[in-house]
Amino acid sequence: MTTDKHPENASAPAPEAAPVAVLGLGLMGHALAAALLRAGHPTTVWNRTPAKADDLVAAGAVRAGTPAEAVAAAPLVIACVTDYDALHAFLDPVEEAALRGRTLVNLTTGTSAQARDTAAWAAERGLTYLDGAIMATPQGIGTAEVAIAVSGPRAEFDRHTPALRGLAGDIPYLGADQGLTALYEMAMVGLMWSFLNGWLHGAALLGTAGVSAAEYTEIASKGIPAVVGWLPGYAKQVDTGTFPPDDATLDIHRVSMAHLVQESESLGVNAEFPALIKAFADRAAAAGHGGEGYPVMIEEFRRPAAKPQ
Ligand code: FVH
Repeated sequence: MTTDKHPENASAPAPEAAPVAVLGLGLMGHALAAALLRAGHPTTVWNRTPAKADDLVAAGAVRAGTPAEAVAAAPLVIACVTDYDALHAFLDPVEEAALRGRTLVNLTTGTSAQARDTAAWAAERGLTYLDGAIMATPQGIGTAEVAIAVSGPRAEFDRHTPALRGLAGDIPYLGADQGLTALYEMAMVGLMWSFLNGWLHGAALLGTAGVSAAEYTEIASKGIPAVVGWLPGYAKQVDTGTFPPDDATLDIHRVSMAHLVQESESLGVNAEFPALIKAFADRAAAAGHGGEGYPVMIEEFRRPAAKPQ
């Protein structure tokens, strides 16, 4: 897997302001279409509920009456809807002749299996399929700070990267396997929700002392970069399978985990989240890893939970 930014060997890239069609104008799809319009791309839009296109049409977009009309309007078709069932609900009925020769960039969230199945579905219809993972909220679309990872055929990635750069400043290429981008997105949303749940649990704890979420966040933000800084070293431990306790042993973490459970219970705050954290560590310790570094817990995540007896 290579992650190329701004590929130098772009083969015959589409013109900078190539026409694009956007299907799905929810919070994210609408932001995508608006950014492409601002970047000067002739943009055709379609949404199941037509009214969501009104302001985009007022800003210069062309409204397609049907998904087939939208697909026929541009060689590059971007879809961003709730899930893959929604995607197929409106794409499956589109005639194969309309799809053939086009490139679909699907920015809908889904599983790696759904991405690979859709890639096969597209190939049967002569439609090139690129799968994308948006690592941003709608507010970040069109800014240089955000990234959209893409995987699929390299030539089509190169060809359409100029247009995709209207959406994000960084378009890392993750290789030919469309499922890999979807898997990355699953990993990233798991990381995001775990982080946000920890933040919410902390806000609930401090809320019992009258500390606002804003005050808590101001202090918590001072420690977050340090945790992010541990990741490259921890990644090396996971990749090599050796977990020296350079900063702390798992057992020392477990002592504090017990405190977090106890604190939550004594303050009447939900203790399930800290209890789950501690359960993973206890299992790793029971397997003899208490004296190793925190990343040794990777083994607890690499296998399904043991079935309750
Ligand atoms: N919002 C975000 O920050 C995240 C960032 C990362 C990527 N996600 C994914 O983007 C997909 C769309 O998310 P969204 O936030 O735009 O979602 P909604 O605002 O709820 O819009 C949903 C659109 O999907 C259309 N839709 C739903 N079902 C169907 C269907 N059966 N047939 C046709 N279209 C359908 C819906 O149409 P309508 O309700 O307006 O008629 C909206 O256009 C999603 O995968 C995120 O995980 C966003």
